[in-house]
Amino acid sequence: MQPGTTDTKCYQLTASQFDWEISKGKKIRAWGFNNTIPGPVLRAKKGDKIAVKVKNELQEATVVHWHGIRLPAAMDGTDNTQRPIQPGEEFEYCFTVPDAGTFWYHSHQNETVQMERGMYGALIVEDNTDPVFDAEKILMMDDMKLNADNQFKKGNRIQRWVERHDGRQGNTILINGKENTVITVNAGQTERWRFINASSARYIRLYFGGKTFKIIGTDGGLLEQILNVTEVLMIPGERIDIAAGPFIEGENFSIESLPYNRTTFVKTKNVQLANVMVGEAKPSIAFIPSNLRDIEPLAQQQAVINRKIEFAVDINLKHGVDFFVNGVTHHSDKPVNVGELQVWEISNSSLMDHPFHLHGFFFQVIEENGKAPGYRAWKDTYNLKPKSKIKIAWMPDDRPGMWMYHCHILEHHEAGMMGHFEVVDPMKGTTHSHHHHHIQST
Ligand SMILES: [Cu+2]
Repeated sequence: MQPGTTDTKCYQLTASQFDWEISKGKKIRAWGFNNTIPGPVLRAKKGDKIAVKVKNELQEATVVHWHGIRLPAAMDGTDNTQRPIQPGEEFEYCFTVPDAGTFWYHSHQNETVQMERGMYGALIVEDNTDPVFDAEKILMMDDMKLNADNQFKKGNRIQRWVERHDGRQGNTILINGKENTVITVNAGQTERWRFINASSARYIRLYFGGKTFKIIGTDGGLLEQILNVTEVLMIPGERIDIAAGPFIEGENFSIESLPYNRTTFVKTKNVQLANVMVGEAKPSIAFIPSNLRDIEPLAQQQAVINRKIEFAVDINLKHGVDFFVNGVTHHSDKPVNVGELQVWEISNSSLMDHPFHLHGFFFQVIEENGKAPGYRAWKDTYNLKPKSKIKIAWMPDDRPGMWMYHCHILEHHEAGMMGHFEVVDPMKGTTHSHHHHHIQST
């Protein structure tokens, strides 16, 4: 292939039910893609086209959302942009991947069931200018809530209230669909570890037993500089790439999630995610430049706000609790115009945390509670702390159509903590037909 030319990567995903062994002798009735949890890793180079045929062999409709990809609205994979894929039907998603980074795909239909049971996978976009590593690992983290018979729990009325309030927090920690994961790495080498939080509601405070680790990227690809930390919070939907190593032969440590209090009824404890074991030394070719890339600021901290969005929670005697955006559930927000910089203030008036996710566009956080953030990054998922405010900037480029934002705690999203809006090309006018069920599947 000539340098600079692009390629089309073709994939087939079949959604179905199957038995999946999460550890020796422990089987669950999973829903997923191609009989594996996670589904197959989809891989492409920046600028490539991806064509994915999704066949639905479930008993119910599904759609597949491509989390973090700046694709055309019609390919976003929500029931807002396409007719869900009915049982027995097939739909082909086809789009260019314009950014390098760690992305993922997951069901966007009946998510609290379909994602809970395993309908997700990684989508990795590489670039020739990426830092060089000795190896790469993708670590998709999830938790499942299983009863003693390894069935998915539904719970009584009170438990369902709690689950609606907290989001479903599982008792079974999975990395790449398996319990008790052991990660092996060669001494002297440096690997790229791509972490994806695919859980419904779990806030993961990633911790390597006190070791310092190097964050090199997040949702929208590389940071400008390496960030040295001993822990990092990963909210549902978020990705973190780290440079892991070099380690010393015989070294052995746990990757844990430290407790995080997000004002839930069910409190989280320290959980073990994986065990890292360092084997024999091998030579390294890893090269990570100190300047990873430049990220141009989209707006200054003082930029004038052109929209305010408020995430709120209220008590309701019937449901226990309700989730609102600007006072309503399933908010229908005002359109935005192609090419007009958006500066949004997003506030969280509740006492709980909510992971804010914007479909199809990256944003930059330019202010949080009155302060500029410590570094610049392209984000599509960002934590709204209790009683806090962020200011984000994003540019609606020329991809008109229906888009949405929502809380990525799936139970909150389902309860209505979301808004949809149209990106309009002012030269062409609205593209939104009266109802969205106009795209026929094949
Ligand atoms: Cu929420």
